[in-house]
Amino acid sequence: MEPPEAHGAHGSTVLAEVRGAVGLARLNRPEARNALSPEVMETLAQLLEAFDADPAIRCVVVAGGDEVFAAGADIKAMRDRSFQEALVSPAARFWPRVAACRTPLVAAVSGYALGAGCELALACDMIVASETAEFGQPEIMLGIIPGGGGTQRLARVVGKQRAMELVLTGRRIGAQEALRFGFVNQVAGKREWLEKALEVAGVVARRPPIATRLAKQAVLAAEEAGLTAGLDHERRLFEIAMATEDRVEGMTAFIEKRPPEFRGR
Ligand code: DAK
Repeated sequence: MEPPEAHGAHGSTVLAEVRGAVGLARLNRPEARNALSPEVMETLAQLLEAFDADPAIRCVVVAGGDEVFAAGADIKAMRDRSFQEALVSPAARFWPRVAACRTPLVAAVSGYALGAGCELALACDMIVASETAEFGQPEIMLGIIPGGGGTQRLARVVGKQRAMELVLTGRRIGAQEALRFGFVNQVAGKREWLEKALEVAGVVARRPPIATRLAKQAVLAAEEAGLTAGLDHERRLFEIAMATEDRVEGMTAFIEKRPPEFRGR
């Protein structure tokens, strides 16, 4: 296992681990239910950027602990923030930094994923949930609205009616309801959620890394563009994939009936 220092600045509030080709970022502020303080956000963003810049890391798992993924933005830090301070808050820059990660991200959620915690899971590319997971956007009860993508990504994932209900009422949903909504990819037992997420990430990590990044970009483009523009974008990304050595290897390995050896080229 590589020392976490290899992945840049990190603090005790976010733990870094490397398991094979999978980077693991674990929120570790249990006394505040992993609330995303400005310090936690900065540390997590730096760690994700460091993983993203490391060619040996091919997929990243973002996790919390058994009891809580993250209980949202730090309400104590936010309460005294003035309107002017909120306008220039570095916390706002956290979200585009997560979205800019080209490496596929898997959220591993056990316990509460509320407010910005739910938005962080939604900003990842897949979600593996423990049967104990509870998702929600309770911001309305604090007099604010979701600010980290919770209205936009949630509506795209679960549809307008369901998003409206969750955002307007603050109702939490459990793992099974989240599965029915198409919000999570799979529900795992309460002792297996992290291993299951690492398993999914391990599968992605075995795929050719240029192609997984292109595929991520192509799927995300479906949220941005109309069909014709999206298909056009997909075509360009497909052409880039055709220029890689890995696709020659993948196709040759298939024809030669052997496992491929992808090199990230
Ligand atoms: N912030 C700060 N502290 C928190 C916290 C939070 N979000 N959640 C929990 N804590 C603290 C509690 O205050 C308590 O601290 P002490 O009293 O010990 O000092 C400690 O963690 C334990 O909390 P509880 O006693 O409440 O623990 P329980 O296990 O009973 O309950 C809970 C766990 C997660 C159900 C509960 O703590 C809870 O409801 N937490 C608040 C959930 C919430 O309302 N989340 C939404 C936060 S607003 C933005 C982008 C995004 C956002 C804002 C701006 N921009 C782009 C600018 C996002 C906003 C939000 O997420």
